[in-house]
Amino acid sequence: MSELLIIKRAMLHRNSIAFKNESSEQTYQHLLDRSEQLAVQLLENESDLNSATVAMLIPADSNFVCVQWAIWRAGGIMLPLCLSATQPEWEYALSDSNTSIVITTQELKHEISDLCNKLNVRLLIIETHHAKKEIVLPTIESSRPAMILYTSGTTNKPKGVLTTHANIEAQIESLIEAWKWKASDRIPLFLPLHHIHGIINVICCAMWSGALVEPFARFDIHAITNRVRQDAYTVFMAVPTIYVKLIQMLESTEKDLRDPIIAGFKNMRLMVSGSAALPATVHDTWFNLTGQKLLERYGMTEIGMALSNPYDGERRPGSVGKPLPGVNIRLKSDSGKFIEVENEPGEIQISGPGVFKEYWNRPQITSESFDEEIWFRTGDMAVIEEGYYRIMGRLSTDIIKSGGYKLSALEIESTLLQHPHISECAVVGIEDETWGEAVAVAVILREGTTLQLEEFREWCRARLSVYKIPKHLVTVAALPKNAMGKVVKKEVSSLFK
Ligand code: MLC
Ligand code: AMP
Repeated sequence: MSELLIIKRAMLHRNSIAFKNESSEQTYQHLLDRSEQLAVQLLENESDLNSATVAMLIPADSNFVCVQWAIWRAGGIMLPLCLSATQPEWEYALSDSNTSIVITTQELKHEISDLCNKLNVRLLIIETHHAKKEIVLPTIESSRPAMILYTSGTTNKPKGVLTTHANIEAQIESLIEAWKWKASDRIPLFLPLHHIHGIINVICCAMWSGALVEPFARFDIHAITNRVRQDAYTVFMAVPTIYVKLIQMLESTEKDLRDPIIAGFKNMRLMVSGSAALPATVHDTWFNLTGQKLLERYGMTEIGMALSNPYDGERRPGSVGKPLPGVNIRLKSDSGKFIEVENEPGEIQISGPGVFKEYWNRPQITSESFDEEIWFRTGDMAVIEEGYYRIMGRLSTDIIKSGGYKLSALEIESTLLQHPHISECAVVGIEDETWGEAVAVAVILREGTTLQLEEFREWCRARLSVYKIPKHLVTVAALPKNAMGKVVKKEVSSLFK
């Protein structure tokens, strides 16, 4: 049996602590043993899962890595589910991805078992004990598919982004080199584990390096800053909303409590921001508070991380720096020419070993997403200024970034149209100091009906994840449309000013 690179890397650190929380710690050897046992259980009597999709509903602790590695070692494709998603969202992900096994914990089992019955999907509980079997795990080539992550875009429903082991290895190696990950690193994990920021940038990079991860079930600001105060971490990775929340918290904390927390942040060797634009004001406020220059980088589910401010050298507020190792980039203007000079905007296109394989079961959309078959069209606009890339925005107004989550206005609209009082609606993202963008909706109501924001949000709770639920609502008699009858989103946004 020849193991995947990430497993071979873990074998170099067998006796180091991989995960630690208040009450327990697990070594790399434990993760290796546990993932082997779970791989055997996943396989039952097969010799290879042969790239079957295995969905995981697993909290953000060491079990997540045990299950991730188990799926990979058994030859499956991992699909991490959002823990806070609604039943319709899970049903869509399981059906669209042709999931054949769901793996979860005893505690979460009741949340998904009915759905598994309905879809005729095998359910495996990680606490179930099986007699120890001696099975030789299959050899997994790095060209095989490894992971599906659902991402929202300009299509109504989220698309599954399929990456291979080789893609993931390239994404990890690029960050290890650029950000100088070490075995002595210690990092808190509080980001959700159905997106690359938490999975690749935090967990996979830490596991590749032999570093230590301290997991939190959610972004618990008091528990995390308490550990920062104790100098628990060397590296910190978060989305801009988290830095805004930390600033608000520190500014409202008394000096004698605040100073030791600030010292903990100051002592870290690296603090990174990404997944959404970090306002220059937040960058500067964080520097003035803690003395830390945040390293801003740019990435995407389909490509991993692409651009980064330098580890050593100028970290420029409002910029995302230069291409990371192994990343090829070009800017294409509206008129279709490739931009060779500074200060001219164009769409970012990326190629390289970290770029995903395909959108799951969507060959047409996959081929339309690439120029000349290898250049992925990101839909983000950028410009080069004094050698550094600056992100200018997105080509589509139907994509919203809120709290670091990418949301599709079209997907939210199609759910809201199921509300009995709504006859038409238009969803937009409007500027928000904390969330970057906040979801807002303009609705036309059916005759004789009314809609209050709070009861409407309550109705949304059963259907949409919390971050997709509109924060602002306005009722209109007509939506602004162009001559073709298409809603003009820019004009909808101005209804909320
Ligand atoms: C939550 N709330 C929101 C909201 N999300 N309100 C407006 N907009 C949003 N987006 C509200 C809830 O309704 C709730 O209100 C209150 O805020 C607290 O909810 P919560 O879920 O407990 O919030 P919190 O834990 O503080 O979450 C904030 C967060 C989270 C920033 C920690 O959003 C998060 O983890 N974001 C990271 C997402 C991420 O990892 N993206 C990376 C994608 S990969 P009430 O009224 O009920 O109190 C990618 C590629 C790359 O982008 O480059 O990295
Ligand atoms: P996702 O599909 O969730 O991976 O989100 C990727 C998108 O997040 C990118 O296409 C960008 O629009 C946005 N993004 C990520 N990092 C940054 C950044 N540093 N600045 C601005 N936008 C960013």
